[in-house]
Amino acid sequence: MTASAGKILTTTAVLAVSALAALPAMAQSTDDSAAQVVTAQGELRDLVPATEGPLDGARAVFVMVSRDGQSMARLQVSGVDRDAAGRTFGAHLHVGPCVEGNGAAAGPHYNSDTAAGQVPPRVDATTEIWLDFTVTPGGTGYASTTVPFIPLPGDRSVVIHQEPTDPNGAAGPRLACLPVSW
Ligand SMILES: [Cu+2]
Repeated sequence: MTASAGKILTTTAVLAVSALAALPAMAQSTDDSAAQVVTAQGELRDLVPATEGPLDGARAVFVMVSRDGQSMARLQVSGVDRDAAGRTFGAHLHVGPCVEGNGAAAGPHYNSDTAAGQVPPRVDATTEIWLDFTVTPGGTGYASTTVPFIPLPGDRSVVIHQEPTDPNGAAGPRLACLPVSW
């Protein structure tokens, strides 16, 4: 674990511990110090500030726990417009930073094949971190996924899209993002 990741961990220890508890195979390891925990939380950054949208003012918490070549990621969103209840939004880890008003800055999805130099990459929920969520009547959303890779560090983002993710990984316009750096 890097120093910065450790500092973040102390502020969100409860979340991180609950994430670890969801990974019994990982938690049972005798060498817990090898786990990498990445957390991010805060108000979403608006990628289309000129228009009002259901995610305006929403917040999110992202937790990713990695070890032994796999990663479990969770996304919790709150403060979504309740008129969006029942709607599913696509969400993914993207390679680039989360910049207000600039959806393109987030770049493409983080893809483990691309990171390994494999061309063409496979595009699915095992090579990318997909976190689509459906809005509850209370304006919250939750998603989790486990993938067989550990993303490389960087200034990255979780991007939330207008549509659910289709089998090719497309999910329509980019509405909002959460910065995730480690
Ligand atoms: Cu995306």
